[in-house]
Amino acid sequence: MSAKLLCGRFELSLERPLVMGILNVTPDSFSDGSRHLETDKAIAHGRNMVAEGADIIDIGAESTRPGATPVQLQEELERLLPVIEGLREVGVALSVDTFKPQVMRRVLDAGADMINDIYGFRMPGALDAVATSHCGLCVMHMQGEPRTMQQAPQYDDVVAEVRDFLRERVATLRAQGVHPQRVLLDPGFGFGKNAQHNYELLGRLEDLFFDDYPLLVALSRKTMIGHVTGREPGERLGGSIAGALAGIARGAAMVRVHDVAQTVDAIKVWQAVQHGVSA
Ligand code: 7PM
Repeated sequence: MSAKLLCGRFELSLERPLVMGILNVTPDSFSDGSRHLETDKAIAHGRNMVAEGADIIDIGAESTRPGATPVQLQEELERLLPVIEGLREVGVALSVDTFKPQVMRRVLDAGADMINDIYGFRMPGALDAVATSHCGLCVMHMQGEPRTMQQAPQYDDVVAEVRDFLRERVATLRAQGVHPQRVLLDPGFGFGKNAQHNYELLGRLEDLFFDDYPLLVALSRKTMIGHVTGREPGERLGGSIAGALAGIARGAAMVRVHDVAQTVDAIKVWQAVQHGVSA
């Protein structure tokens, strides 16, 4: 039996590493405040990532940046819904990065194929919002909450603690009737973790696996990359690709990245080394 991820309208084969493209619909610093223009730019960016080889697009409207001000429910929906509508027929799965149960329900009604929840479906009502749909579920580990999580992250054994947390979340989801093949697990790099924690998790990724659940590695442009390269977020492509391949080498099923084209190329070369090429 070949591994697959059940993801709304899609059954994603996990035979090769998949690429999730990050689509932020948070207003950027160049934005003139026009919702329509922002929507069009986001849709164009999403289409471009599909052309570059993305297997799934992760749409996010709430900044989980440490210290960020929370986005109101209505605002989050007004940003997300037109983008989902605009990308619905691009041919790849659409994930939505949210932890709010009301947002989950509305985006699933609008056609989202996966919910990506940094709280791992711990918010009251989150399990109910997703259990009876057919969406994929990305379950992430986070210690603490975004506002304060980076102040003093602490673990005795970060790998064991993240794995135990994910195990507990999977058991809870299964008890709600969620099919195991709907679940994708994520150690949550940078979410209540310092650089040492992050690199121990990545280096020992094999030890995070249990019961054949697939793992997502999401470290694109993150502080952990800047920590060793000394570079600003916009200059972290090389480091991000090295991190993504390190994850894939240790069995990651999917990587979540900003730079889809370059990551797809890197994975193609990786795959050629692993499996050879045709003449
Ligand atoms: C500012 C700080 C903006 C941090 C965006 C971020 C993850 C995620 C994010 C992750 C999963 C980023 C984060 N990170 N979802 N959403 N896993 N599943 O760097 O690590 O993209 S937001």
